Amino acid sequence: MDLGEALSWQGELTCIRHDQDSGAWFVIALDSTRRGPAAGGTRAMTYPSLGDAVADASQLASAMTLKMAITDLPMGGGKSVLVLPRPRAELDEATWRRILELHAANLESLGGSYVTGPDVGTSSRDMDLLGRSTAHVFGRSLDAGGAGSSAEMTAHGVFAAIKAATTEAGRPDLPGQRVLVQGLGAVGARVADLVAAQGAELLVTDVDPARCTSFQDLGAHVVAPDQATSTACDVFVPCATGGVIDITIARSLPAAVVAGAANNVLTERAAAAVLGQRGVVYAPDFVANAGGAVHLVGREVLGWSAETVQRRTAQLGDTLHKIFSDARARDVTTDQAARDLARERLSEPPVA
Ligand code: NAD
Ligand code: PPY
Repeated sequence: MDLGEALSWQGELTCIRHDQDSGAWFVIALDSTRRGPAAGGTRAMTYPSLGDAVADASQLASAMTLKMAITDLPMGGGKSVLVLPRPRAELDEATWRRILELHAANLESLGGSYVTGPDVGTSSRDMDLLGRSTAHVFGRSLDAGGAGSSAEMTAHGVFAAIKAATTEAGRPDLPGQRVLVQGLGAVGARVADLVAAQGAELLVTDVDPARCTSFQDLGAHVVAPDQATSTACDVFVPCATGGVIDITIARSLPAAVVAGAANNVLTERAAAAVLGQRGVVYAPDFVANAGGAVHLVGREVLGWSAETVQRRTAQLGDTLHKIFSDARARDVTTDQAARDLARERLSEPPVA
């Protein structure tokens, strides 16, 4: 994608900076500060072009605005992308620290209108490093005074979404259902544990085969990564990257339910319509994966107890029931119903 196309986005602000020494680019996209400071994680990875990175940051920032609104959290939506000169595993520690220090300086220059957190390619440890130079960071480790990883609550939210969506699909009981988890990272591995504990038949896939081994030992069926969207299952749980379901895949996906953690899992909104026409129940990603935001903002801004965070995360299931029922009543996609509910809340003051 060229940069001009990426910048046609309607968010509030895009900041771009380059560091000649490391070769890294820094992109921060603030979609909305209407409900509070923009919040959303820092993604660190390589990209085909700067335009692709800006487009990714912008679309992810917009999803954060919807996520915060639908969960009634007093924050707006933003996202940062660190465009690495080469994969993170190939960067020496000094270069990585330099990149984080420059990112912290960028966060400081925004004066708190954007607060970051962990995302793909960054961890609580990286948030601790950022936290030495700026206060505008969620998800530092518990030792450093933060709320720690958001992955566990994200997984619990995805599990609540799976339960809500399977109920909507008329197959509420997980025992015996084939659940395919794509991506066994921090969130996906936990979701796999949760569904297996319910007696579901577990199918797993990851581009890193080592991540499948422990699940295979427990009886899970391993699927090749390029077969993930063509393998028959009852529930497809995308927990790897975004952009997994395009129109063509939506026409053929052999599943009854899609509910997972991956942000922006549909390449285009029309894919939601195709899934809906085929009777596949789609739990909108920004609702299904909101447990992590509830954890970070709940613990660090609102002073919620762990029990309150768990209760609010489980309530994502209730929010989805409301969305499914509204989608049926108005004959719109579940994605549209979720966006409309979020937009309604965007026009109201936050009441977290
Ligand atoms: P992670 O990096 O820990 O795990 C991602 C896993 O996916 C890795 O094991 C990786 O090898 C695998 N993977 C990558 N590409 C793949 C492919 N094409 N096929 C199969 N496996 C592939 O990330 P995570 O924290 O578990 O997050 C997973 C997804 O959920 C991401 O899209 C992230 O944006 C989203 N998400 C995470 C959180 C959170 O709290 N961590 C919150 C909201 C959304
Ligand atoms: C996400 O939910 O996609 C995130 O980026 C996690 C997050 C949530 C709230 C603040 C910072 C990061």
